[in-house]
Amino acid sequence: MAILICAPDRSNERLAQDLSTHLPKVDIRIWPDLGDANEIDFAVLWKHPQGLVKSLPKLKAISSLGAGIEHLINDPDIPKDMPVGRLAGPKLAHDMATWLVGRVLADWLDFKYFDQSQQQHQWAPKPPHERPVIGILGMGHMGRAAAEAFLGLGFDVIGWSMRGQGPDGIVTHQGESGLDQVVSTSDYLICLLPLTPHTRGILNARLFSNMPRGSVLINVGRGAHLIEEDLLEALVQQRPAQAILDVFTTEPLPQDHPFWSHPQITVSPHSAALTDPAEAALLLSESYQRVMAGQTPIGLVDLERGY
Ligand code: NDP
Ligand code: OXD
Repeated sequence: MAILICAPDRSNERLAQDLSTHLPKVDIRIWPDLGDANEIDFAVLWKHPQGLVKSLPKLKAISSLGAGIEHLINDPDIPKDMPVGRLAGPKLAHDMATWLVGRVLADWLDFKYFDQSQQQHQWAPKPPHERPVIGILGMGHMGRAAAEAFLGLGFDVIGWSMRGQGPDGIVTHQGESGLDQVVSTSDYLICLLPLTPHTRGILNARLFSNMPRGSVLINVGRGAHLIEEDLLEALVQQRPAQAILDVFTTEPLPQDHPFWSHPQITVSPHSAALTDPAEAALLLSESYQRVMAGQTPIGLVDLERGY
């Protein structure tokens, strides 16, 4: 019985150590040191190399090392009936909500203006704009946490999801007409959708033409939700007037990409909510124990549906 961790772009030692404290009797291996591949029954994968899964003949289940699962959906070697979980713990959702609240508050309260006033030794009070409406696309693990955080601060929040269901107190729409309604009434539009064939490219010219003039787009979902050229056009029309982007089609964002120096775009390096090794280890140990007891891993994903 062994667990394999394979996340080539991350340091895996700390996670392996934390996992060992929860599962002291289990052999934890870090790719590429597979040892005897027949002993590996659970794999923790993040942007793993293609072909790896095929080389693990006794694999019972997989967990993503993050909330996203595109690397698993896109791996043709993973059978559709393989139980696949993902890590979407309370800390990750809380961190995402905190980050989004921070971004919206800094913009709405115009902290840049006060910083500039200080630099010019100017005493220049001004009240904030009217309280904005926050629209959230995706009312899943992250979307719900963000919605509740904004609601708790007294903002009007509206949502959009596949089934039109969200937390209590938040009107949640569904379908094309529901999307139009959310987009056209949101001062801050936040994308927290998973990347699926239905949501790829959803932040496009049509959607932008529906956004109120002066509104702000925040994309923390996936880079491929956004059609980058459409955004550059839309910013000229001030619909949206600003974009706050944490995820990109190509990551890291290439050095010569126009987003870096665009005056209406704020860039951050895919860091709105980072997987915490301690939380990851706790969830993974639970997931592993569940799988060994014949249950499904935590955060079971529907591979056909794509999230
Ligand atoms: P979930 O899978 O928990 O939630 C997905 C939500 O999107 C659900 O509400 C679902 O509706 C809705 N949805 C899915 N497809 C559609 C569709 N076609 N039309 C309308 N609604 C749809 O995702 P998470 O909350 O865990 O993650 C959200 C995003 O955040 C993901 O893209 C993830 O990769 C990203 N992420 C980004 C991070 C960062 O640092 N930037 C960190 C972690 C995650 P329903 O509820 O009806 O099923
Ligand atoms: C994730 C992410 O999916 O980091 O966990 O975006």
